[in-house]
Amino acid sequence: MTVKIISTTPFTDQKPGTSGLRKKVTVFAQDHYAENFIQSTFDSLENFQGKTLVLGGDGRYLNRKVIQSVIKIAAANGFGRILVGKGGITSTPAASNLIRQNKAFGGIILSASHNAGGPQGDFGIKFNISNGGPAPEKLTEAIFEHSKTITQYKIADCADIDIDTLGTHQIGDTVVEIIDPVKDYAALMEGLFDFAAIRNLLQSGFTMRFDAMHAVTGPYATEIFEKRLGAKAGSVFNAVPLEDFGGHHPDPNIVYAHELYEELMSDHAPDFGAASDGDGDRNLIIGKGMYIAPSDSLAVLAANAHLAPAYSKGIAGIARSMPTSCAADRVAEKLKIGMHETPTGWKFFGNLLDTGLVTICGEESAGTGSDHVREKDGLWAVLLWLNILAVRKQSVAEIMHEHWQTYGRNYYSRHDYEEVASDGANALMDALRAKLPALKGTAVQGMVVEAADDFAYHDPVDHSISKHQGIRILFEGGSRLVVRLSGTGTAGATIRIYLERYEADSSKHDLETQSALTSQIAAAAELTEITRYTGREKPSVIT
Ligand code: VG1
Ligand code: CO
Repeated sequence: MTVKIISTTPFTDQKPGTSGLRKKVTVFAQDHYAENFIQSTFDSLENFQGKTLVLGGDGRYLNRKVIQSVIKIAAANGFGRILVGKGGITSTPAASNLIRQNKAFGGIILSASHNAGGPQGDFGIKFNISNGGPAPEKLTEAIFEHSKTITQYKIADCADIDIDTLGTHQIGDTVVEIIDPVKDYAALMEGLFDFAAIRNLLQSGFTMRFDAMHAVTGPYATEIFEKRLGAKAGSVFNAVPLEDFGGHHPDPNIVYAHELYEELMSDHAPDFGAASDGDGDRNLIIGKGMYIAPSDSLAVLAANAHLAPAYSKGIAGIARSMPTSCAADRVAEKLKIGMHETPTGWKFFGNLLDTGLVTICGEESAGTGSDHVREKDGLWAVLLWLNILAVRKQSVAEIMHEHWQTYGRNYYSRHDYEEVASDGANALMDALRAKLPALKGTAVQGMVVEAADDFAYHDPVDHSISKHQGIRILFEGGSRLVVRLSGTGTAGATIRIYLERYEADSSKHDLETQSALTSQIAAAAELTEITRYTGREKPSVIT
């Protein structure tokens, strides 16, 4: 192999956020931008010579171009084998599985996940370690440090690899294998769930719709739901991955998966609806006439996981990100298992899963997963729901109502203020932080503050400490407010306000969510003074 050494100069903004490096396509399209980051990643790693790298992406604009760069840079840096999903397509959970199954050194996933795509959209690169999970903070910080001083990168001088045909190629000593990205993942799912029971359910007249949002799960969902489980043809829609996601935002929430939501609320609604995001790690669950908040979904899945073969012996513990509602905590308490509260981002679950402290994890942003991989997994959550529905023979709404009756309901909503000026957002956070010490014991909108802090996480396994992970204000009776800045946005700052109210009284379990949260919304406005700091009267997205 001929290796070219290319001289380059550093970019100052290659700091990975909540999940990898995410920037506008126009930023990534600059000469050497992606190459610098890929080389900085390899420069931060040791002892990978001769080992395996898994490589895939969500199919968005730039995916095919950057796949070629990664292949050539990885070969030049000495990886022994590179496994590439056909067409450059591999969902994030499937990539995590491939890393684990092949005992790979790690993997690179090209995705900006739920962010919009296309020439004017976003692109992203993330590195996963040998357990299949996202690089921990220590590694992402090292990558950022290298990116600030990089002077050159190594790249194989060879023709582009044909990534659209299954087969094996050789670049010097490096073997490049183009593999079927769906096969092993589908087999993994078949091993976890009772496919026969789900097949019976689907044959009994139960109907479902899955919106792949023109993102990566199309081929996976078609294979699993339609081919293996016998869902009616067309149950999976928007099934072809497109570089711009058909002009839509591949974020599975009731705002961006509106078509699915409308269908499930209509009088011709199927029994079950679901969607996933750009890279297939998120899930949205909607029953006939009933939207399931992701935090509630986590709680239901944890409470019922034992109904699926893989979890029949019970679960070891649950972890949720701090802003995620406390609904799952009540399940952990009842099951007498451990409950862990981590910062936002799946990377914080890795140690807990690796050491067997927890089996199921989740985030309010529509991410749920288990110890079967080290990423959140959209289709896994959909299949676990289907497995539970097949065993309990009840509707989604019945299951949800019974759950609230047993545990009480945690009303929950997230208000996002997107693309506000960074200065204003930082000033808001600073001012709120300064108020915290005096808040305890005071009343805000009639609610008494029980505790208020700037969340810091002490990892019980590697003892690392992550500070400033979001401000939380806890009220007596179980209401909470959380305020943090997004780490995945690519323009200005995004302020996320998370609102929660606990309601034990089952006669009050059918309120409309925003009305149920009136006091919490008013308290957030009062404490954050968001209009003053951002000039915004209302959130850009409410989920
Ligand atoms: C958001 C979500 C977070 C999730 C992250 C990556 O991060 O809030 O829960 O882990 O996206 O998800 P932030 O920092 O913008 O709040 V994915 O599916 O976009 O990789
Ligand atoms: Co995602």
